[in-house]
Amino acid sequence: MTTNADLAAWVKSVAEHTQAARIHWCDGSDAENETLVARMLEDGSLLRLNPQTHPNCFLHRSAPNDVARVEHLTFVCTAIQEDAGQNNNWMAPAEAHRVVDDLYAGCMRGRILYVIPYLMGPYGSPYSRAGVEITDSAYVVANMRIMARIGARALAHIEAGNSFVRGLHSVGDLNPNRRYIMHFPEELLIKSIGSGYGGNALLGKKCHALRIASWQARTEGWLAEHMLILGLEDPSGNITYVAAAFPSACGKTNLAMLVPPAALPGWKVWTVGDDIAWLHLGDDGQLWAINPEAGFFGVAPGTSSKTNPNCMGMLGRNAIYTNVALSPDQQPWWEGIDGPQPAGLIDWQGRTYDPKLGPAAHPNSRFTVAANQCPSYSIQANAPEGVPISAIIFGGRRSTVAPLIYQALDWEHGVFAGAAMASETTAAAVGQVGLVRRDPMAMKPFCGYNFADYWSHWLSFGQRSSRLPKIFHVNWFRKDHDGRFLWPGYGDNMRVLKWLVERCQGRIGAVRTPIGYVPRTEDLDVAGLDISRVSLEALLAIDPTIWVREVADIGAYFASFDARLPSALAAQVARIKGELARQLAA
Ligand code: GTP
Ligand code: SPV
Ligand code: MN
Repeated sequence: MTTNADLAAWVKSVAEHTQAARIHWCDGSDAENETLVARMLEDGSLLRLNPQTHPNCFLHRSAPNDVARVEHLTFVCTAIQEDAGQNNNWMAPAEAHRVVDDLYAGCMRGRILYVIPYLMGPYGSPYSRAGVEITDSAYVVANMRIMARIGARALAHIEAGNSFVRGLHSVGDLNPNRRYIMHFPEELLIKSIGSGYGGNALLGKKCHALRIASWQARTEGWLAEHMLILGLEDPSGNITYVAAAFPSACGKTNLAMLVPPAALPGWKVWTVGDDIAWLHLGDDGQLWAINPEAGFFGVAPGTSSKTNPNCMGMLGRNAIYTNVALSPDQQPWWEGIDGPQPAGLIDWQGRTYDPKLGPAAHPNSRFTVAANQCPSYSIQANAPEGVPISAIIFGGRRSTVAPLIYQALDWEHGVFAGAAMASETTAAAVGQVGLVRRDPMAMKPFCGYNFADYWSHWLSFGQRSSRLPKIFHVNWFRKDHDGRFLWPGYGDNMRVLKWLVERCQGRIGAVRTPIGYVPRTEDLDVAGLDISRVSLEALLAIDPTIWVREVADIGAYFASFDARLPSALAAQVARIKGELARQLAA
């Protein structure tokens, strides 16, 4: 129930159209959650995990054809097609409404319609935004309860007269031919049907906090980004906050809660967020960041006490696991977890594990866990004003071309570096894995408007402040000729971040190249690390011949945005081409 007439009318009309048996307004309480969990244990959508080893933890197996985001079924429905841009699938709003409204007709017949009021961002923050998700999935409610701040306080925020994003979700019949994730930024509206999975169904996350919010951010002068936020404490106790954009399944959660190696005493990482950042220019000219989310929906495979001990430290209680494997003693299991593989595993589809059928856990299997269970959770994570960002990091998964790290020459070049990002595709979205594609600012699947306008918006910050963060680009995934990672990654990424912090403090050297500032091999702290000089040089190498091709490719990609492309980006392409040509001629 609500005193907000618009909200009440919307819920009523959706209930009538979907023919829901009854309406449940979620308050987010423990008692409510227990009722929902009991219901899901009974209908089989949740399995209780071993209460001794994993108290209050559950396993959910999604439909085998519903295990990842579906970019080809995700639409941005703006009145003018060009506003959505070639980076988005587009459908005319009237047509899109018609397509999904037909599918919603009667889709909740005999079932419960849940209304989830939620707040993205800390309570009391001027930057927080509300939403309401209507869903027929108890699993979605249980996940939203961890991922966002749901219930009475969020509803009060709406009833106080603040605007809110409406999200309508139904699992429909889970048929991919009747699956759509529709966005109507001009109406602050999302309509999703046919999937119960992650970013397709937890509408506060990618649909609201990135696609709709990026649209709002552009008109209001801020940024909604696919970024983790962390604090880097140096041995003197000073904390440098950074935000980093890597594409899906490219290391944000891992970097956000990294444990530095013993060889770097006194350094510490504090986690503010692992997936989404909302950035506002403060009166002081600095960019301040909040994490709109309250939990982590993280990739399970590869997570272990070696790669991510902080994460393992929070996964043992109050977690929902989706599509992981199950050990005979009811513990969650995935490829890369600690210890030997137990005999008698049940795979993510509930079958006796058979390597011929594929991995035991789905490559995009995930855990959902509250952020405040993270051992490295920052005391600033709920600060209403956010944290001041000193550096922005862009990064991709590239076995070749991109060096371990470089620093952009200035803001404009940094925006170019973000816009020029490329990365190999991963299991986070349906489709072929391992294809290199352009993924500007890690926002290819998430920018709610034309990329050319988005880059102009980024560039406009250069006119608004002289205290903007320094911009860097990293690549943890460069490989040698035998296909092995050249860089150990994970905790050892702290060595790269140390150089970055020292660059921000103006305390360490670099070489200027056409691509940006690159550390000399002696600038990277590799104390206690078993890495050859040859590998290190390969990691830091910028091969002008390869980069001539890369920049030509970037130029062609930019050109596909025609006249809308900001001239500053074309100018960067020309500058780098010229510098590389001079370097090759010398
Ligand atoms: P989303 O939640 O999809 O946005 O992903 P993410 O960017 O948070 O990626 P995450 O940290 O979950 O890592 C994805 C995969 O990359 C996992 O299998 C990790 O084990 C692996 N990974 C993360 N960091 C590193 C690294 O530094 N080196 C290597 N080789 N692999 C890494
Ligand atoms: C991603 O794919 O970037 C994720 C997972 O973080 S999802 O919630 O499915 O978007
Ligand atoms: Mn993500």
